[in-house]
Amino acid sequence: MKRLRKISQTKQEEEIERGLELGLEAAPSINDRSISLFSRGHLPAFAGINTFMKAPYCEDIKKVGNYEAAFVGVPFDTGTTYRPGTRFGPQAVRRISAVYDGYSVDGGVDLPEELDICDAGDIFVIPGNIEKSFDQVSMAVSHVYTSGAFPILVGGDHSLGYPNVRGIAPHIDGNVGIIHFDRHIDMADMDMDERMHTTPWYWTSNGHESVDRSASHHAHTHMHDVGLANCPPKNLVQIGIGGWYGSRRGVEVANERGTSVITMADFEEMGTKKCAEMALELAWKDAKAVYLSFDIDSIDPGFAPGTGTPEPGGFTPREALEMVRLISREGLCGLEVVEVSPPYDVNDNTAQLACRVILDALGTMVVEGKIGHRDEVMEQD
Ligand SMILES: [Mn+2]
Repeated sequence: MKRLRKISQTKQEEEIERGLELGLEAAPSINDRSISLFSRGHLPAFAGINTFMKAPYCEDIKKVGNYEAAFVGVPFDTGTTYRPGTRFGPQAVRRISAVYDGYSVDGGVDLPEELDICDAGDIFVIPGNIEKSFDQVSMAVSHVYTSGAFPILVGGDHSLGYPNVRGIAPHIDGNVGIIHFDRHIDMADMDMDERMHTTPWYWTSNGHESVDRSASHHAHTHMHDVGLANCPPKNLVQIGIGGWYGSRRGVEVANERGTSVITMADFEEMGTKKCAEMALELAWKDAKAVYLSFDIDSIDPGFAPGTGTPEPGGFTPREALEMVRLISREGLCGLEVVEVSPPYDVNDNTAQLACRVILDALGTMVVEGKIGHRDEVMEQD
């Protein structure tokens, strides 16, 4: 609360002025003269054309570097092996994000004041072609990252983990750690003969030392090499893994390469603080940056039913969000939230949790001075 009182409130006033300028003055019977005739700002939350958090739409993507963070939709679900629908994820997260004004009492953060964020729109994915979409995604993510905006990548299915990291890791001068929240290990080499949403970490983590590269995929032009050079398996931490689906092949690979798998049973035993501490230690060991990959199905489907491959026994929202905040304190080079499938959602609950993961991660990083411009808008003691 004290911290919040010290933060300027200029963005609020600017928004009102802009609303009156673009949306005209309200009818005479309206006493509050900050209200405009046409809705042009945050209010009403249910009105307007939604970008993420009603942030400016960065239509000219060449200008994305004018912002400190960019919401990037990746509406791709061709990598889904069970229920589809995550191509509608970015739009659902945008829609429910309208309910939030970015001012958090428990986080002690005022996002509109402290972080310049835009909505960069969606990447043009090719629905029928996984490999071409991966190329589009990596190039687009690379553009956003090298422009200087923090990438908030909203899927889409989890096959995106690979092209997303491939858009960032090559620009980092040193090793990249990955912290991966999921009920599924997502580390098979192939699923049904393609790189699906069950495979991203096989292709991302560096397997040069332990994987037989003369194996069957060697011939495929897109799959001639396994792993990104600076994503060593020892820096990949997978949290919340468990359940009864699709782990067989991924566990073999994880064992071969020596990644760190913290199962849901491990998490229960350790609790949030110890678990986050361990994850940070492993992911940051000799690494320059850490990437956060959050699969919404890591949260129990009782809370987050709108997802492609639900698996009971996941995190409660409170556990998941606390973990996200603890992990984000050290800073991130990128954040992805994947597997929100609105056709299976109830009351936007799942999309709302995805939105909260983003807000809690951003808010924590702003408070810790990892992104944004808190120093400029906060009164000094
Ligand atoms: Mn999953």
